[in-house]
Amino acid sequence: MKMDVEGATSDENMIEVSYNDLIPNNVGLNSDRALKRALERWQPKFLDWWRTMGPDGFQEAEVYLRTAVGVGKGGWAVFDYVKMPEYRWGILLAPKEEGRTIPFGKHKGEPVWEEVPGEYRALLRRLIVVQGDTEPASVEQQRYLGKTCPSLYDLRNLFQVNVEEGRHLWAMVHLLQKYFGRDGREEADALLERRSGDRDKPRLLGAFNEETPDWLSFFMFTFFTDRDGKMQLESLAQSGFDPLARTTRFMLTEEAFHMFVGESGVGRAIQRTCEVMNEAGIKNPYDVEAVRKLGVIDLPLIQRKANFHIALTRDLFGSEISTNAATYFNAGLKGRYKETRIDDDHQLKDATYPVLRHFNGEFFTEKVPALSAVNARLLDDYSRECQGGLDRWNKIIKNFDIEFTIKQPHVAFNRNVGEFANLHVSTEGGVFDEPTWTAHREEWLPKSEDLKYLHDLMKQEKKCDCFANWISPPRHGVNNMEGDFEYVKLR
Ligand code: BYC
Ligand code: FE
Ligand code: FE
Repeated sequence: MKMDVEGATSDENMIEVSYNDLIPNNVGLNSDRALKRALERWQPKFLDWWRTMGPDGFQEAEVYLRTAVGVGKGGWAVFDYVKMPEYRWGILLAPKEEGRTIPFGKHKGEPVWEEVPGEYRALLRRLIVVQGDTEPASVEQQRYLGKTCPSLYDLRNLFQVNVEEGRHLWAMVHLLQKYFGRDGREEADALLERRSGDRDKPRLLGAFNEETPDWLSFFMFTFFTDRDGKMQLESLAQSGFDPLARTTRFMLTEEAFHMFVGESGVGRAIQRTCEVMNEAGIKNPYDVEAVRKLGVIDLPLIQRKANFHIALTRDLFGSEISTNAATYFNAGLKGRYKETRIDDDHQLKDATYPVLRHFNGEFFTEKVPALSAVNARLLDDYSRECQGGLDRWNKIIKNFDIEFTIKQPHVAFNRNVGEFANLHVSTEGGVFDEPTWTAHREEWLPKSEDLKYLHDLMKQEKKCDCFANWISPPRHGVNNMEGDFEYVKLR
């Protein structure tokens, strides 16, 4: 692949990534022989995993992919055709901030750590392993989607997301192998051995063992669940362990694209549904039968899918009130969203934070020690971020004069982790007994006929510039390519 980018070196923030090495990197891998050897031993295992668990049936296809060649603010990247197993997965850290100090917790103001502090070794390893585990999990979950892609444009975006999640795995494996010695190497291997949805060796977090059976799920996943990725990475980007902060800061530049895929994907499905409804003169969004006859996705189904993915993703924040989170914060390992922009002592000595709680059928807000509410706060930040996207989706619907609003369900709806795990709560926040809740389940969550409808709707569209009937074309091509550009050359 041609890697010269004209003018690239003129960017002051540009930090060259060496692509002459077997493993592209900007961490001076050549001067760390032990690490280089460990990574070169892991690489074939990764490729083995990619070939068996990565995109099924497309390993030989030539895909128009973006590869980062610099980590500066300009976001230098090249676009070219690549066979996915030949993608240059690299180790890329954001530039070092000279003189950076630990921004929060009991070590606040001390210089950041370049090595793992002994007392926090186990905690840090746990955080890195959990983060690392989600990356290959998502690739596994999305493995069969290529067969039903709504266009080559979307197929290419799926694969771009997949290779980047693969790179995120590399990012965590680099930390494990460089800083955690032998157990780090063992954890790196274990990351390739667990499997999404496997009964005996599942992935670590709930949402990453679910299926992603259709493209609406994929778009919802990249909107809602990749956004958890963003929030968690933002918290880790504050870390006093500087290598973790730098690696997650670079990962965040890639995460933005994943969420774009989700927001625009759902938005394009909504757009198409509304267009078709208007053309057919259907005003009532609940006239599901009529809408489905036209081969598009009815808005109530989009709402039910969103409900499912939001609830599942909220669980990824852990318990709202959590001693783990307090420990991570106190230790300076995992901060809050936009920590350095928050105006307080960054130690949460006497601070409180309002958390929604539940007792005897009633919800109430309680001020709890802020230190124990770090997860609750991050979840609140997440909900606000989600709402921005929902508002933009609702604007599309409004433009078509259709009366329908996509809403976030009540925070206690369908939860399996935290404050509300054992409750049966409706999307509106009504608390029910189990039989009543179950009797209404199909109003709130996708039912089997919904899933069957989506399954039947999803047919591979592989002609250039053609899109499945249920989704609108994007406003712009990738890298400003024309509509008829061949994003994936299938063999
Ligand atoms: N499923 O105090 P608690 C992404 C466990 S997504 C299963 O409640 P804590 C991506 C928890 O591990 C971002 N188990 O919560 C997106 C703990 O177990 P241990 C991934 C769960 O620890 C799309 C116990 O329950 N990154 O990048 O404060 C595509 C009690 O924990 C779950 C991270 O998550 C669950 N949902 O918070 C690709 C960042 N929730 O340790 C990629 C790193 C909790 O007692 N991870 N548990 O055995 C963390 O910061 C924390 O581990 C969590 C949990 C936020 C996940
Ligand atoms: Fe990721
Ligand atoms: Fe992602």
